[in-house]
Amino acid sequence: MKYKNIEITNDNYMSVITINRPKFLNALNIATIQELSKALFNVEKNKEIRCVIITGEGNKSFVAGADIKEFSNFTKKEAFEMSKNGQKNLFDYIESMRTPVISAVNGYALGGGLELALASHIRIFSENAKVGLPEVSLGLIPGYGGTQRLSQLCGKGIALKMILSAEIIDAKTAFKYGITNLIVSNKNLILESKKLAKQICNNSPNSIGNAIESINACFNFNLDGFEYEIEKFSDCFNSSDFKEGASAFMEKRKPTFN
Ligand code: DAK
Repeated sequence: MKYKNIEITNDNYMSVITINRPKFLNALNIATIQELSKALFNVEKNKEIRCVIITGEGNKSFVAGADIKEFSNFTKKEAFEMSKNGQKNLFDYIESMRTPVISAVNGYALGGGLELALASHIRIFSENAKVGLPEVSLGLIPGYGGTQRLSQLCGKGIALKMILSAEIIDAKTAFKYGITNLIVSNKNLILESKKLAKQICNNSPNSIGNAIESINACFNFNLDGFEYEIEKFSDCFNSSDFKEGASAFMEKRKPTFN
């Protein structure tokens, strides 16, 4: 399928999805959100892809927020629908994917941009990353899960300070707050992200999916995470991946997971 606002390259079990609206600092308009949803839905069905990297075109911005020009005249009803659909089809969807998603943050990740990175399983920042949830400076609050995911990741104190002050922080502060897993040089961002993706791709895709779902269960108030882990752990024993992993160990060779 042809996309207008994103570019995709698939290679070595990895899919790199680049948001491609550099003129607007890769701001997320509705069309881009829909294309991202579609692309990620296809990735999740594709057994040849074991890890996804999302990044922004250019070296200035990952995503400078939702497209302000597009939503500036929304009614309450339109905003409600857009927030609900966006959360369900993109942000919650990413978090629930069994294929891990790494956000490689190259420059600004503001508002919806940081929310996209927060919904991802892993975040790697370049040294020039500048991130924040500045929605209150526009008379809004975060609408794509930011109030929830920032609090889950960094704790209530940091989330309150960042969201209420609308501050934009640098990569080092984001690392201190636990927002990013790693800071790398601007020029090595994709290389380092691929290095980590490769490490992930060597492991059992079934185990990785089960691990993501079990960790997510920790934040789902309708589930007992420990019970859920027992289920997912025991499920692994039915998988060909476990048979291969255990055989490879006993035969003193590296496992090959299909
Ligand atoms: N939306 C639309 N266009 C944007 C944009 C954005 N978020 N950010 C930048 N651009 C555009 C600029 O308008 C400019 O285009 P032209 O005016 O030249 O046509 C172009 O990108 C280059 O930007 P600048 O000229 O401003 O570049 P600078 O280097 O001078 O400044 C900046 C970079 C990142 C500091 C600045 O562009 C900026 O402050 N951008 C806005 C940051 C921001 O406030 N982002 C929005 C956060 S609020 C919703 C759900 C979620 C949300 C909203 C609604 N519903 C469900 C309804 C989320 C809201 C947010 O994300």
